[in-house]
Amino acid sequence: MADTNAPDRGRDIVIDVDLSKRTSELADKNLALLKAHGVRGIDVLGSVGSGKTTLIKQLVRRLKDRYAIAVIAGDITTRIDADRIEAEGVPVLQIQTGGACHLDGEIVRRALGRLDLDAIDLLIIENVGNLICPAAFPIGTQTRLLLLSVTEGPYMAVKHPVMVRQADVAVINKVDLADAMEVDVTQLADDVRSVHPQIKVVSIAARSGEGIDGVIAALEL
Ligand SMILES: Nc1nc2c(ncn2[C@@H]2O[C@H](COP(=O)(O)OP(=O)(O)OP(=O)(O)O)[C@@H](O)[C@H]2O)c(=O)[nH]1
Ligand SMILES: [Mg+2]
Repeated sequence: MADTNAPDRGRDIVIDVDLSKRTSELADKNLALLKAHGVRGIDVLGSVGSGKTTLIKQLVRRLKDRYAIAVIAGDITTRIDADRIEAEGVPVLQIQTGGACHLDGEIVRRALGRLDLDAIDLLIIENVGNLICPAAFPIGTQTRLLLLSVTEGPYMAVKHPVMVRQADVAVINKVDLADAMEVDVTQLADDVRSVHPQIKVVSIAARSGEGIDGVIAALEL
């Protein structure tokens, strides 16, 4: 019987380029560029409102005297996060994705071209708030930090295993709200480790600053 799934090359548009290969090639190029300039890159991932900008501000506050830091803030629209981080006194490049739900290697490569990489030791990149699309789009940083907030409920690790496996450090945020949200933080941390046994897990309250030193230690900064 004829294969009804086979494309009709006379009529159909067929994308022959292996997109995942192209994605990882772009990420490899970005990583090589960062390494060539001695820059450590950290990709901060997490759902909308999980506390990415708040965490980045806390990290910048504690690290800016030890490292020359720049930040790339990815957002669908607005400069709000860039302005919030810039208030900490470090340069911030805003990328407005215009609707795209993740950053990708190409857009980050263009951003890297606009930074003076020789003047930077540490580059923190706030990815677009989303736990699904960014998992498939490595952008070429040495480290991926995944932020899970208790306000997203107790099942985030088991619901998003692809993202958890992609991350090197998992940070559980808003632990001050754990009781109100009826989330068992120890259980959530165990769930993260059951999906990705090698991952480092840290619990924090980014707004008050509780636990931020543990994030810095997990990042080996
Ligand atoms: N209670 C509590 N609120 C927090 C904590 N961390 C962040 N928030 C609040 O959560 C809200 C969202 O924080 P953001 O840092 O803007 O989150 P985000 O992940 O950058 O959000 P998007 O960039 O819009 O995806 C803000 O009102 C923060 O003050 C925390 O540890 N505890
Ligand atoms: Mg933000």
